[in-house]
Amino acid sequence: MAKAKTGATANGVNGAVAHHENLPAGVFQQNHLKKLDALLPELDIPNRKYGDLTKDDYIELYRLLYMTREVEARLTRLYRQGKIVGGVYLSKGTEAIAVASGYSLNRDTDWLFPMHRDLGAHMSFGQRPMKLYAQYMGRAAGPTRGRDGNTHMSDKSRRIVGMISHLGSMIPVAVGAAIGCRMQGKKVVSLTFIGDGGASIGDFHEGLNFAAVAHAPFVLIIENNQYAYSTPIVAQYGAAKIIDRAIGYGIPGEVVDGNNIYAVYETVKKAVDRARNGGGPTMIEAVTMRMRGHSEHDDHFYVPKDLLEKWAERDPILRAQRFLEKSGHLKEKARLKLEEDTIAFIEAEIEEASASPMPDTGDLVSSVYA
Ligand SMILES: Cc1ncc(C[n+]2csc(CCOP(=O)(O)OP(=O)(O)O)c2C)c(N)n1
Ligand SMILES: [Mg+2]
Repeated sequence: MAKAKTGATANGVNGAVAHHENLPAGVFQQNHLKKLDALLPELDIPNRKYGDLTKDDYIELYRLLYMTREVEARLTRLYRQGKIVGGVYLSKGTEAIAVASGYSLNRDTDWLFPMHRDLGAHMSFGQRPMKLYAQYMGRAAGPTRGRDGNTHMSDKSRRIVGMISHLGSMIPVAVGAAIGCRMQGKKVVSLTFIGDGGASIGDFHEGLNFAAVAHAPFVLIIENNQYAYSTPIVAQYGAAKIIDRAIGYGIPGEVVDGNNIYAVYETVKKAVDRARNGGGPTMIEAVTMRMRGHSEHDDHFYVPKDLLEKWAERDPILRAQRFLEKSGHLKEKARLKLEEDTIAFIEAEIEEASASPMPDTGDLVSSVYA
């Protein structure tokens, strides 16, 4: 088949193209970005109040956001040093979504089902970086005690259920957990994530439909980071927004600027409160941009550079810093100290994980079922 000429008009619904490799210099992504921009209200207003957040919460959310970026940056370093078992899937540029979502839940009662890019949710839900590093390095101290190298990490003691790799499959499981807790008479919420790519899987539809019919206390966060591996969203769905599907399920759906951690918190917390109070499930589409490759072995050469530059201006850390400075919640001097302390904490956590033992070989197959 002849390759489309650069600049050729691609066919398809709403400007979508069938073969993304034929995109003329990112024109279609740019058009889509304009559509997305129109969806995102300007949220850099100083002294804007976000939900029930207190001054301490604003600062704590910033600390968790900054920590997530720095924890991940050091994972890359360990990966390049050959100390990591398996792949490393970073959330650079999208951290605010996982961090704010985990923070919206009740750590003592709710259930969290993170996906491969949601390290920040583990931490904002109370997990120690040491445990995460131990997991990535295959140590006995990791949540799977060295059984799995990377993202498939459950910690039952914290009600964190690790993903399995099949995209979408965690949605029905998380819905089932929500219903199960309700049957036990508990006011508990379960929350999981899915990517823009995973949102096209059958389990997504089945899980959401079931959640709606059962009125489950469940929240789904769609992390729309514009790409599923190398496939851009223009080649993934014809609708302007994934969230339009909520109408079909008969449940509330909201779009949020995924690069504003406080806005994500406000939106997710509202959904969590509604679920807890018997109001049923909610879908949230958090719009963002994946700023690294699919995983650290991928240089994401297929992403137009101008798209990345545009999204770099929306960096969630810079946005939060600006908000904190303008609102007076955390001025630069105090912020730099907080950042310095956070780095020292992370380095100590890495040291502890690195010094911790590998699993005992005599215990290799305990807790392994397949
Ligand atoms: C059912 C299924 N199909 C394909 C894959 C391989 N795969 C793993 S991650 C990924 C990309 C997922 O993209 P998206 O859902 O947008 O999430 P993102 O990685 O962008 O956060 C693919 C294709 C898989 N794990 N499961
Ligand atoms: Mg994606």
